[in-house]
Amino acid sequence: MKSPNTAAWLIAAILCPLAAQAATVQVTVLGRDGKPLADAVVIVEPASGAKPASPTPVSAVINQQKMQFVPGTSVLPVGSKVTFTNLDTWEHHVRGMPAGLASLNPGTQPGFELRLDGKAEGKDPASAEVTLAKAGAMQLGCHLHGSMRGFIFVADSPWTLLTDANGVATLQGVPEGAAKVSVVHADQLLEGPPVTVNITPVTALSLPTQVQPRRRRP
Ligand SMILES: [Cu+2]
Repeated sequence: MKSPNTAAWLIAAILCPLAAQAATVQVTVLGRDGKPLADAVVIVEPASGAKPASPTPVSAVINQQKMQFVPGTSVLPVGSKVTFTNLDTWEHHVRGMPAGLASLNPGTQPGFELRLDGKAEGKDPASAEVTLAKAGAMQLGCHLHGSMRGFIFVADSPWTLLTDANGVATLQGVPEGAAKVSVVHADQLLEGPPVTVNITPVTALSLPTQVQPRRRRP
């Protein structure tokens, strides 16, 4: 026979995960060659469905410089504004399109298209601002220069971070318990299947991927 105390204990046991301590999660992403993978987007989603407040929008700059988007990959909170600035002396047509899985669901992320004149000597460079209204992955390209590729991951969770030069992303305040960890990289836009991990107060894990970056940082 269950006593009232047992019932109370059961309720406490069920509620307990909701009050779990926040953990620090350090993820090291490795490329196909086993080396640390920089500029990979790491996304941690608690299995409980716990959703933190969206991070505060920021103002960011992505330059077109020497036929490249600089930075090549950005993680930006939803609602952020990006100023595209053309530092080259020739014209660029910047196009933003939903990428990866988002591209399979058209309508989720509006695209954009900009034309930016080349920089004339003694004049300010041409620039234009875009607001990132919805979360998801976006690919950047230029109509005039097919080799120009860029990537923006618009995040609605603070548990979405870019790996540094050592392939490491450190996420703070993640609830303990089961969580899905996914990795997206500009050179492999279709996400691999997420890995399920059990988050403890200090969690460090290594995630191998099949990504072979087109160029490594020097
Ligand atoms: Cu261009």
